[in-house]
Amino acid sequence: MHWDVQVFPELNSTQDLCKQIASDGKPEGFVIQALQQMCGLGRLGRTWIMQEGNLALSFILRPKSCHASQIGQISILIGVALAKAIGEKAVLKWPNDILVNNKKCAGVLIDSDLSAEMLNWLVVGIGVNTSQAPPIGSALNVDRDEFCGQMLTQIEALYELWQDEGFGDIRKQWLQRTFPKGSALNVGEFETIDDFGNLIVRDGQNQLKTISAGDVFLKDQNYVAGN
Ligand code: BT5
Repeated sequence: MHWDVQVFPELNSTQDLCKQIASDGKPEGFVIQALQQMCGLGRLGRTWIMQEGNLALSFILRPKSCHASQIGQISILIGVALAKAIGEKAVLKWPNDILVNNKKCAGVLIDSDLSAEMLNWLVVGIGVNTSQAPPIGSALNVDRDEFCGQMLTQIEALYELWQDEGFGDIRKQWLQRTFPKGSALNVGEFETIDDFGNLIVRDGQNQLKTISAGDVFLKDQNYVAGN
C-alpha cells in the first residue's frame, strides 16, 4: 500500500471529506490530514476535541473480499498499530480507545460502505493528542509529524499481515496490550476478544456474553472518558 497524504490547514472534519473522496472512487492509502479541525466527529454523534499541535487524519482502505463482520478486526488492528507507535505506556480499551495514564490519548472512528454485506471501502479516522489534551484526556508530548509517520508505518505493516495471514496474530497482540483477564468492566468480567474483534465478558451468572458495539469502562477506576 502507498500512503498519499494531503494536508489541509483547516477542515471541519477530515472524516467527512475523506468519506466524500472515498465515494468518488479515490484509491486505498489516500490520507486527509487537518492541522486544525473545527468539528471533529466521535462515535455515536459525539465530538472529538482537536487542539493545536495534535494529529487528526482520515484515510481510505479498500480490503479485497472483506465481509462486514470483519470490520471489527480492522478496528482492533488500528488499535494495535497505535499502541505500537506510542510504546509500552499505551493500554488498549475495547473497542478502540488508546489510554495513557488511564486517560484517552487517541480515538478511532471507522465508517464503511457496503454492498450486499461486502465492503466497498472503509474510512478510518484517527485523532491523537500528540501535543496537548483536554482535561478528560492525556497527551503524548511527541512531535506530530514524526508520530504520524511511525503510526502509518505500523498500520501498513499490520494491514499487510492481516491480508496475508488473517487476524490471529493481531488478536494476540491486542490482548497483550489490554486489561488483564478478569478485570471488572461495567459490562461484566473481561474474558477475551473473539475472531471478529467482538468483546467477550463473563456476566454475574458466570455466562459468557458477546458484545459487538457500545462503550466499556473499568469499574474500579471509574473510567468514563470516551463515553
Ligand atoms: C472517538 O469517539 O474516540 C473517535 C475520535 C475520532 C477523531 C478523529 S480526528 C480525525 C477524524 N476526523 C473526525 O472528524 N474524527 C476523526 P468516541 O469513542 O465516541 O469518543 C468521543 C469522546 O472522547 C468524547 O465524547 C469525549 O468524552 C472524549 N474526547 C473528545 N476529545 C478528546 C480528546 N482530544 N482526548 C481525549 N478524549 C476526548
